Formats: sequence, C-alpha cells, structure tokens
Amino acid sequence: MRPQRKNTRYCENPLPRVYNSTRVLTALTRLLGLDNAGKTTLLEKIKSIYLSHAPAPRQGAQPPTVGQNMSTIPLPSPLPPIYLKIWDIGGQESLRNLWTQYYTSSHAIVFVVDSTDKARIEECRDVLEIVVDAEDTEGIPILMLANKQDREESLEVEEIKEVFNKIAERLSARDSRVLPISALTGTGVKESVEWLVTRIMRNKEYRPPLMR
Ligand SMILES: Nc1nc2c(ncn2[C@@H]2O[C@H](COP(=O)(O)OP(=O)(O)OP(=O)(O)O)[C@@H](O)[C@H]2O)c(=O)[nH]1
Ligand SMILES: [Mg+2]
Repeated sequence: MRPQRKNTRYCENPLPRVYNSTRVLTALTRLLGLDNAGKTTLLEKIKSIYLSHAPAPRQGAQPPTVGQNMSTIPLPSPLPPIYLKIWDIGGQESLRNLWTQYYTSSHAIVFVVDSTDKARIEECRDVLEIVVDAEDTEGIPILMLANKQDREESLEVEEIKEVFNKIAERLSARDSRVLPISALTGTGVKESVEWLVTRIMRNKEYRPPLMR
C-alpha cells in the first residue's frame, strides 16, 4: 500500500464551507500608499472583521512589508456574493516601481494615507498622481483612505481632500472617494469595504471579476 501523503500546502485562509456554489466571483484589490501608511494594519483589521479567528491588529506589531501579503475575504450577505482578494504591497520607495505590474489585474485600488504624516503629504499626492495617471489603472475605482483618524494630530478628511483636489478633478470620470478611517480601531473600515465592493460590481462590464 502506498503511504498516505500529508497535505502540507500552506493555506492562510481556508474559506468557510457555508459558502454556497453561487459565490464564484473574485475581485482583486491592491492596497497602495507610502510606507508606514497603515496598509498591513488595514488588511489585518479587515481579516479580523470578516474572518473568524483572525486577531485584531495591535499598534506597532507589523514590521515594514518588504514584499506583499494577501488574504481572501468572503463577503457576508447582504453584500454581493464575492470574494475580495486583497493584496497589501510594501510602500517603501524602492518597492514602488513594482506596483505597476499589478495594475492590469486589479479591480480596484485602495490608496492609504497616513493623516498624521503632514511632512510627506505632498509626496503622498505625487505618488497617487503616478498611480492615477498609469494607463492600466484607467477606469477602475480608486478609494483614498485618510487613515489614523484616531490620532489627535491627524489631518481632518476635508484637509486631506484639499490636498488631493487636483487629482480628484482628473478622477471625475470614474469612481473615486476619500473616506476617513482608523485601521487600528476599525472606524470606517466596513464602510470602506462596502464602498469598494459596490463600485467593483458597478464596474463589472469594464473589468469583470474573475470566476473562481
Ligand atoms: N494610531 C494608529 N496607528 C496606526 C493605524 N494604522 C497603522 N498604524 C500604525 O502605523 C504603523 C505602520 O503601519 P503598517 O500597517 O505597518 O504600515 P504599512 O503601510 O503596511 O507600511 P509598509 O509595509 O512599510 O508599506 C504601525 O506602527 C501601525 O501600528 C491607525 O489607524 N491608527
Ligand atoms: Mg506593510
């Protein structure tokens, strides 16, 4: 008799069995933004909200991301029956030129801004401008998140909007939004996911989600 092989394949998020067979669509979302913006914390927070047993992120617990992290989030009803595959990509300057390779396969982009980092807000705008101007991001929803709103010194969302106004004009033809969040406490995170999935579905003729 042949020895039984152990399945050792690593699987970060085994998907719950309760999902019925009609749930077959997958949309790819990329979390972009400068280093220290809170992308990994946001991904961890989303996991803790939508996946059972995923722990909530703790302040300062995430080391800077050198490559990328990915999680698949099955969205609960009444949201559309879709899996959101979220990629958190390192934001250090040396890693940013790698972002372009992900644009064509993305159904939405989430650009995370550290609202407390006033010194780099212009850099942040310049980087977002490059993302928005890239040919392969044309027509896909872009969500800008003014993160770290739990911190007293953070810029208000209206102040962030002002900085990004110039870009917003160029985005007028497509779905975009600026929302205030705290990836740490979770304020605004569900609303952000809901905005994303609604816009991805609305855009499905232009960039159809994948069949699983
Ligand atoms: N107070 C507060 N701190 C936050 C929040 N989000 C992230 N942080 C902190 O900000 C720091 C950076 O967070 P990360 O999630 O590692 O940032 P990142 O965007 O993934 O950074 P890179 O991987 O270098 O691109 C950590 O100390 C987090 O705990 C937030 O909403 N509020
Ligand atoms: Mg990170």
